[in-house]
Amino acid sequence: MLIIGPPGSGKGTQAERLSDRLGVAAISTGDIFRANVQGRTPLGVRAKKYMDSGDFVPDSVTNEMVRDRLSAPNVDDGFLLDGYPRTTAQVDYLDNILATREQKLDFVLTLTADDEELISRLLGRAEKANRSDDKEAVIRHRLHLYHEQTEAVVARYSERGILRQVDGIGAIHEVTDRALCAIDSGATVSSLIPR
Ligand code: B4P
Repeated sequence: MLIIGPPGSGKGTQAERLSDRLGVAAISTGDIFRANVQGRTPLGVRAKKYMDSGDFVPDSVTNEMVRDRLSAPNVDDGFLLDGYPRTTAQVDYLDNILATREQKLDFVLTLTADDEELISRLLGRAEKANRSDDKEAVIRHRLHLYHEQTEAVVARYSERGILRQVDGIGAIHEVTDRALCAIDSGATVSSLIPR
């Protein structure tokens, strides 16, 4: 499955919680990039300038990285991708990876929240965590890119009938419950792991 949403909508937060409940690996492209930036790897050096300014890392870099990550053995029984795809070219690339692996997406969760709530959450995070992209001008740019490019990704999955929209406003556990309900109501996932 995928989790798509604007910056600050709770993708990373919910991916971790859903991964526990569903027993599948959560893979966050943002986390992989940040780990590479911190480790000063060649990938991290390439990605840093885009991330700092709130731009997407180029598809050529991101796609290869996702293909590599999906070759790891712990994703054979399913995975939850957080933050990928963000462009329609990434959708096509993911389709290709999945076709090669003879896998298909069960569903795509999209988390919604209005821009002012998102800005306030991310500015709140900026006070606690030191993320180079949580500055107001950069946050606004990331939101602009979401509306400009990633909403088209959401539309593609909606056309396929596998989109589940979840209201991202409310307490974190309430959003998790809504997401689990959305999954359960139309899911082809066989079971949820009891708490
Ligand atoms: P990400 O790491 O995905 O950053 P994000 O969009 O801000 O989401 P994140 O998961 O961190 O935040 P969340 O909403 O959970 O990407 C970072 C950068 O990496 C991108 O800008 C880009 O440069 C690059 N990148 C990543 N994927 C890429 C791709 N596919 N293609 C190209 N480039 C890519 O949480 C935000 C805050 O809200 C937290 O503080 C959290 O505690 C809070 N929060 C969450 N849920 C809440 C709730 N219900 N109520 C109140 N607060 C809540």
